[in-house]
Formats: sequence, C-alpha cells, structure tokens
Amino acid sequence: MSITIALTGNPNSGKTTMFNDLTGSNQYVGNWPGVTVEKKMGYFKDEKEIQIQDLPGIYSLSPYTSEEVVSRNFLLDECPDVILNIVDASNIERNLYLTTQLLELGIPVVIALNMIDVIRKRGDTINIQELERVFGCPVFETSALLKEGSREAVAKAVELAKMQKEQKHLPSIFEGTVEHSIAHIEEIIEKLVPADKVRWYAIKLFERDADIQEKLKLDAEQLAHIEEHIANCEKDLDDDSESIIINQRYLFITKQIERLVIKKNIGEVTLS
Ligand code: BGO
Repeated sequence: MSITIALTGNPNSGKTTMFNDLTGSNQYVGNWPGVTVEKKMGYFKDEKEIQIQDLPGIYSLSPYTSEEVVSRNFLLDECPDVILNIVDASNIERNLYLTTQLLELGIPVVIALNMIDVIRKRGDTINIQELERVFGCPVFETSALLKEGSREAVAKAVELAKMQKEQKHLPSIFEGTVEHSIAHIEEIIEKLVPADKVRWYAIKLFERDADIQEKLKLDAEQLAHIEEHIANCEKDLDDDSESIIINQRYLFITKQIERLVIKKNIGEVTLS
C-alpha cells in the first residue's frame, strides 16, 4: 500500500533538514504548476512505498501567498493520507497557529515537535501528554539536526494512514457565538464538500475567503444566508470575521502554552 505523507510547517521550522534526512537522495525537485514555488517529493529511505511530499513553508492556510495556495490546494484536492506537521518548539506559539488550521482539514495529523534540542539546552520543558490531549493528535519530540525522533514520528504517521483514522477530536478554540455561525454555514455547505472537510470550508467561508466562495460555486441565496450568519456574529463581537478567527486561535494557543511550557528562567531576577 503506497502512502503519501504531507510535510507541512512554518518557514525555518526544520522541514528541509527533516525531509533530507528522511529521503536522502530519493528526491525529485520541480515547480508547482503555474507558480515559481519549488516542489519537492521524495521516498522514505527506510520504506520506498512511503512518499513524502514537502509542502512550502507557510504560517497559515490563507489565500494570500503562492506558498499558502499551493499548500492548501494540495491538502484539499490531492488527499494525502496523513500530515506530518513540523512545529518549531522554540517558537511554539506562532507555529501552533498553523497546526490549529491543519487539524480542521479532516486528515490525520502527527506533530513533530522539532528543535527539541534547543528547548533542552534552555532547560525548558513541554508537557507532551497534555499537548497531545488538547490537540487530539500524537506529538513526537524531534531534532532534525541531530536526527532524533523523526523516524518514530513517521512510523506513527504511517500507522494512522493505514488505519485511515480521523482526527480524534478538535480542540475547542472558538467561543459560542462563533461556533453557532460556523454550524449554520456547515449546514448550508454539507452536501457540497467531503464530510470530513465541512468544518474547514465553513471556517474559510466565515472568513469570507473569496477563493473558497468561488470554488464551491455558491449561488446568491447561499451566499446571502452565509453573510447573514457572519454579520450577526460580527455585530455580537464588534469585530470583522477574519480578525475574530485569528484572535480566538491565538487566544486559545496562548492559554495552552502558559500551562504546557515550563520555562526554567521564569521568575529569575536578572542582575545587571
Ligand atoms: C541553518 N535543531 C536545531 N538546533 N536546529 C535545527 C533543527 C533542530 O532540530 N532542525 C533544523 N534546524 P530548515 P525550513 C543555520 O541553516 O530545515 C536548523 O525552512 C545556518 N545556516 O540547520 O532550513 C537548520 O526548511 C547557520 O539552520 O528549515 C537550519 O523549515 C547558522 O534550523 C534552520 C545556524 O532549518 C532552518 C543555523 C547557514
């Protein structure tokens, strides 16, 4: 059985280092169609049946850069079996922002908490079990630089792909009013998109993502209904819908990080 793993993460999270370690010389480099973004695919050194698709480094699944569009189109339309999300543990807050979006795609996710050597050197610790519980997906500590942990993360990704298991549960990120509007949008589009991707599409429509509105070929009546639900929520929260989603994602992550990351130097007084 051939399996495709999509390697995703922020720029500088260590994706290239890990991709090179996992695939060695079994790499094929080209360009994504229509854009000058490099396309890299390779086969896992230890098991040639496993394809690893390296996606461009991105911060979000928004439609604003070629890298984001390439990545999200691949994840939506090419149906990889599993996502290996490289998270820079030394910059965990910003990196988990993308993770919250990947989890909504209905594809199993494994987190490779990379640069763990940097965290250890600082004397900090991250509560992995709790991170797994909150995000509902397996987390592996990795150091792509030291070639540690990546194979265990791939093995878990392959196991999830073979089981064709869905995401266990999604983290509770958005507050009631937002969830209410998203649920209404889900109802409107449920017959238009694959069942496991309804939530991702509904959130994008809530953000008024024009590419997604066009892709789903929504008629005027559907668009008007969706707009009504968005406008109600915006009125309640006195903010625009895209900012509401961004802010609530960051608020959720910040709250988790405060609990899950124990900094060695916190509270120490610097004498200078
Ligand atoms: C330079 N641990 C540590 N400590 N560093 C890592 C790890 C890890 O687990 N993984 C990657 N790096 P990319 P993207 C560099 O290039 O793979 C380092 O964008 C330097 N270069 O070695 O390129 C990796 O593909 C000069 O560092 O990331 C690289 O996701 C001085 O993180 C950087 C110091 O990795 C980005 C570092 C000339």
